[in-house]
Amino acid sequence: QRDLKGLFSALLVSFDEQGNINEKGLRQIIRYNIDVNHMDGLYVGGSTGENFMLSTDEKKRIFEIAKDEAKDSLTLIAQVGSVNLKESVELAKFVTDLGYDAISAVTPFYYKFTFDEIKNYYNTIIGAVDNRMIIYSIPFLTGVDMSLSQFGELFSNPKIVGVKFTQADFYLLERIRKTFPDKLIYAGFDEMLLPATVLGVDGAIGSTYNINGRRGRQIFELAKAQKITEALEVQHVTNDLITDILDNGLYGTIKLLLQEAGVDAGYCREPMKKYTPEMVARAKEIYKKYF
Ligand code: SI3
Repeated sequence: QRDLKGLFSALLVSFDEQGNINEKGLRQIIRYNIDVNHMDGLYVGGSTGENFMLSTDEKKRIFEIAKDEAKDSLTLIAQVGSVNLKESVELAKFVTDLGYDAISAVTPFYYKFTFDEIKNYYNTIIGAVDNRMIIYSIPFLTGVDMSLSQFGELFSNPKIVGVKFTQADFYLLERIRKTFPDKLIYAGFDEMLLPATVLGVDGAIGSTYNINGRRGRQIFELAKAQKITEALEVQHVTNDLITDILDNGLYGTIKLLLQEAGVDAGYCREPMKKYTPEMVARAKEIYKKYF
């Protein structure tokens, strides 16, 4: 079994202007993450992959392309979560058959599910496959904010091996770290990689590593080696970049930056907006400033 620790890009997907998967561009993004960013792994089908706007067939196609391009060169985690639990189970089986190293599922969203319903959702997905599950916790998008004891209840299933923690609650992060030393924790906010690493996360999964993976690596390795002043310098530059990216539109700007680097990262899928000329011009300036 592959070690699941390390730095992961939450994989972007290239779409053409009509919103169809641009396979050639997707393969180029994967290659850039392997050859230039030197990621330890890819998190396929996450928020960054615009996954919740895609059909089941499109999700499967992306999982296939990622595995086919990456082969065994890095760790692959597939996000299969959906409010359609039957779809999640189908995708969990599909990616397990493809040889994905682990699966992950976002907490079910939109309806106000009870915790028992959430627990049943995780146990059902992971019960259907011989694989490992990483909880995807992102309360600011899902509205699901779990407590330490609720994480503990989910973690009591030995196949639930960790959490992707996209939250700024560092008190809760510290409590999870201390209480569950054997579970994996991934930092989900790239702008907080340094403090999360100091608190002992095992890895990080994020959107901006698709273009800024080398700085992410420096922060992660420096912080693990207790070189906090040096790590903070790189985090400062990274956060200037992330602030500029967020101001200009998150996923679209990362795609435009990749295009400046020669990668056919394409467009975002509607309802996400089309690029405006101002957005494209600003992305060129951002690229010159940081790369
Ligand atoms: O599932 C995913 O695509 C992620 O890994 C999401 C990741 O946590 C990102 N969050 C969102 C909402 O995109 C972060 O990497 C985030 O984009 C970054 O920290 C900038 O705020």
